[in-house]
Order: sequence, then structure tokens, then C-alpha cells
Amino acid sequence: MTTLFISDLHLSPNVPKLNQAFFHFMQEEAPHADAVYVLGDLFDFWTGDDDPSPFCRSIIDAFKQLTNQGVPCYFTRGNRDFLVGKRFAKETGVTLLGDETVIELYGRKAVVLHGDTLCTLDEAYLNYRKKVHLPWLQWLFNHLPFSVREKIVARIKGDIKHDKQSKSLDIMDVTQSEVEKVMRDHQVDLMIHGHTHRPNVHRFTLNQQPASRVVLGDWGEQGYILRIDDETMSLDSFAID
Ligand code: LP5
Ligand code: MN
Repeated sequence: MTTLFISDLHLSPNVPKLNQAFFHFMQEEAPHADAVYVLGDLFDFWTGDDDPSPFCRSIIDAFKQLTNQGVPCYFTRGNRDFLVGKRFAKETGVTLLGDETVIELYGRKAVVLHGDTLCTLDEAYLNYRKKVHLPWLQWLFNHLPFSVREKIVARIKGDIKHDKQSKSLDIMDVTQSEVEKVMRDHQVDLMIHGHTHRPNVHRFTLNQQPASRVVLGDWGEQGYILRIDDETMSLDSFAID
């Protein structure tokens, strides 16, 4: 049996092909897995667990169906779905994970995270992140009417849409020193994350031992699934059409 990892699908009602690929994954492959990990940015943006749209409900139902079949499902929030909360967890049966979580994979320990916090050169983003993660600010935001929240999100998205284009690719990648720090802190030789949209398996030496960092890919013309079982680890891509 296999443990599956996905991230950065950026689902929304505007990307029907991606939604279809996601539902196909949830119905055909995920039910046969030992566990499924979603490492953030499943959604293009998550405005709140009370989103009444049929689109959000259909995603919630897909998770519910999976967890009802007895497949454990874990969710790490990304920078686009940091507002996923307890109600989502309750309605889907998914377990929400903290920013960095150590998991046990067939006798091997790994740390899983979204990956945004590894990009320590992206100071503008990290300052913004600090603000929107303030519990009191989230509490206030969550208590606004849903339609008001939608307007605020659209406004901020519009205001910052050029910010990313002005950053160099280096700034938006992880820093190796932070990767090694997190892996040392958790005493693991395997890290799995998404966020940077640079799917790859990086191998390096940590504490004189071989170590790996797997970067999941974002879904667009291709989708990515990391499959790990007791013998193998493979980051597979497939065409989405
Ligand atoms: O996801 P990706 O790869 O496209 O880009 C990310 C970073 N961008 C973001 C922005 C979100 O995608 C959209 C934000 C919508 C705003 C909702 C706010 C809701 C308020 C909730 C209050 C509890 O995450 C991008 C990174 C990139 O990853 C790296 O790969 O660079 O970061 C940015 O572009 C952000 C800018 O650098 C800084 C923006 C400052 C905005 C100030 C607004 C302050 C709001 C305070 C609270 C109301
Ligand atoms: Mn992200």
C-alpha cells in the first residue's frame, strides 16, 4: 500500500479540468491508499469554512467520501488556504496539521510542511504572513459576513497582484540553510513540501548522512503525485487535459 502527497492544485470554479483531475484522484486512487496528505494550496483561495458555493461543498463531499471509506486524510494549510479551520475538518473528516509536522512513513521519519516558511529571503511575504496569521485578526475576519470577506480578499489580491512579478526567482525559492535547520530541529532525513512550484527531489548531505527534500509540483497542464511505500518513493507527473 502507498501513502500519497499532493499540493498546490489551486482549485476554483474557474479551472474545471483541474477540478475534474482532483475528483478523479479522490475517487480512483485515493481510496486505495494508506493515507493521503494535502500539503497546502489545494484552493486558489479559501475565504472561510462557511463558503456556501456548490464548488466548495463538492470538494468537502469528496473528502468526506474518502474519510468515510476509512482512508486517513491530512491537511497542511498553505498561503492560499491558511483560513481552513475546524469546521472544514469536522465536515470532511480530515485532520488539520500544524505548520511543520513530523510523520512516520513505513519506519522512516519525515517532516511535512507547505514550504512558504522556508523562503526566508521573501521578507515582504513573510511580513504579510505574520499579519494574516495573527489569531485576533483571523477571529475578526471570520466574524465578518461572507460577502464582505470576499470583497476584502478580492481587493487585497488586486492590490498585490504585481508584487510577485517584481521578485526574483531566487527570492521565491527556499534557502538551504533554513531547510537544514528545520530538518535538524526535527531530526529527520526527509522533508516533503510544495509551494515553490519547482517539483524535484533534492539529495544532499546532512549531519554526514544522506538526506532528501521532495518538492511537490503545482497542478496545471500537468499534475503531480508523490507516492511512497515501504520500498520506493516516486514523484510522478501526469497530463491534465
Ligand atoms: O501563492 P503564490 O505562489 O501565487 O504567491 C505567494 C505569495 N502570495 C500570497 C498572496 C495570496 O495568494 C493572496 C492573498 C489574498 C489576501 C487575503 C487576505 C485576507 C485577510 C485575512 C486576515 C486574517 O500569499 C507571494 C510570495 C509567493 O507565494 C512566493 O512564491 O512571494 O507573496 C506576495 O506576493 C505578498 C507580497 O509580497 C506582500 C503583500 C503585502 C500585502 C499587505 C496586505 C496586508 C493585509 C493585512 C490584513 C488585512
Ligand atoms: Mn503556496
